[in-house]
Amino acid sequence: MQIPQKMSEQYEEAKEIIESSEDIKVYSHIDCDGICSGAILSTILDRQNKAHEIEFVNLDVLDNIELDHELTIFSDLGSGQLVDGKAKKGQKILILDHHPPLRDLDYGNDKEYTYLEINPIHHGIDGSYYVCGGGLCYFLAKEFGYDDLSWIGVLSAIGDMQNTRSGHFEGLNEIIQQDAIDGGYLEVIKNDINIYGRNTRPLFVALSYFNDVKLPITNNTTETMAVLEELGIDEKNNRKTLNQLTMEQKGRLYQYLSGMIAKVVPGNYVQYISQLIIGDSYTFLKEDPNSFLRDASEFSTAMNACGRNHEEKVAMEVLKGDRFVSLDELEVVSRDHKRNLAQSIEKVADGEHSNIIELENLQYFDGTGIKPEIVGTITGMILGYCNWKKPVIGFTETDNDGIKVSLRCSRLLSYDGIHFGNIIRKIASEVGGSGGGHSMACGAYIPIDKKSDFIERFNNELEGKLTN
Ligand SMILES: [Mn+2]
Repeated sequence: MQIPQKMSEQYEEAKEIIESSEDIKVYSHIDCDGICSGAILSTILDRQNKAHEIEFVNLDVLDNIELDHELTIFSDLGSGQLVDGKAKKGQKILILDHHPPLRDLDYGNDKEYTYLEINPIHHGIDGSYYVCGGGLCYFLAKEFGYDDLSWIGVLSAIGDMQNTRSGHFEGLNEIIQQDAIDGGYLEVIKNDINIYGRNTRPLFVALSYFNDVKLPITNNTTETMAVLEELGIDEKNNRKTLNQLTMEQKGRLYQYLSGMIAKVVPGNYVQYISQLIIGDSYTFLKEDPNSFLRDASEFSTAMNACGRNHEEKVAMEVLKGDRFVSLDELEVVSRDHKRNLAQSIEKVADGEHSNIIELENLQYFDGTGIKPEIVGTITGMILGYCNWKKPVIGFTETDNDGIKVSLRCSRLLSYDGIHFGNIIRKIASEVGGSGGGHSMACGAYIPIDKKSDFIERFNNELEGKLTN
């Protein structure tokens, strides 16, 4: 895939807008993709000697936002919000977003202010799997000749789960990946074993987190150690990581895992088993071999940890190159985040008993007391204690008297064609809230008195859609 002609003209125009502006503000999203977007934009502006301010925000603050700068840039957000409600004559707005746009391609034509929105969906390009916010910002960097930022574009796409449908990059993401490989920043191993934590988690720990299907090894490190011993992969439990395995050992592990999964999944899921275990792996070659920054998935987790703890600037400084002070801070944020997660998960499930309520087509838990920022992560971890054939939904209260809803499910449900992001958008709006997201990881905000209504509608909506 190439960048369409009209879109590359937009990039030329975006470059001119930046070059002609002196007073610049950037709003970016608080997740890995948004932080990567902010880091790329900030690097471009630094190199162009442009004074700028960066703020990482949630979507809800953008409607009718005051615009106080000559140029305001929105990255990984903006397309779905009324960001230009207060635009004044002569001001400039640049949006780089991959979410469904409210406005069409020629919206800016008759305005008294400059309005340029670069969104792949305007050009018939899928924004869920073909390019994300950081990728769009990278193409702007490339317009300036800064191809060395390609690896951040790759990281953003991993963080945005752009490769989850097929296990590899497609569309414009492929161009970014190739730039990163050509520049010597990235190594891609095709069809590698894809289990999270390849550099920093001992394999027996990494395997125990497998929760797309409930297996004997799920949440059971005694069992994972026994399996690795039996396979002759990690004898005497010397805490090898996945990275330290030979291809031959990886092959044995693959055979064993796929056999174990085949025993427990319904027949129509068998075709997806290899996708659960195999996928491309992404190594950042300029990072220290023992660092969690070396593997793109682990790096993106650290970025998200910062976002969930309002430490986006720490993450951004690491991306911009500070591997001393900011990296130390990043490690502290990640460690505190993990501790916080462990404490929160104990409130919901501690192995023996759990507060998970199972209905016909879904299961849910009351996560009151869990911070809205981490309820999604907790919900994903809870999946391992649940019936993997149904989605799990977590609820918690927000500061402004609403409810944050998070949903996670086994990848098998999404491979089978269910898109929970679309379902949650529909159900949330039916009860007066808003929602959306990915097929297997999504969320919503709903009014506080609508929880049971939401659960009932969601359960009914799924009637007949799940495989039992
Ligand atoms: Mn994004």
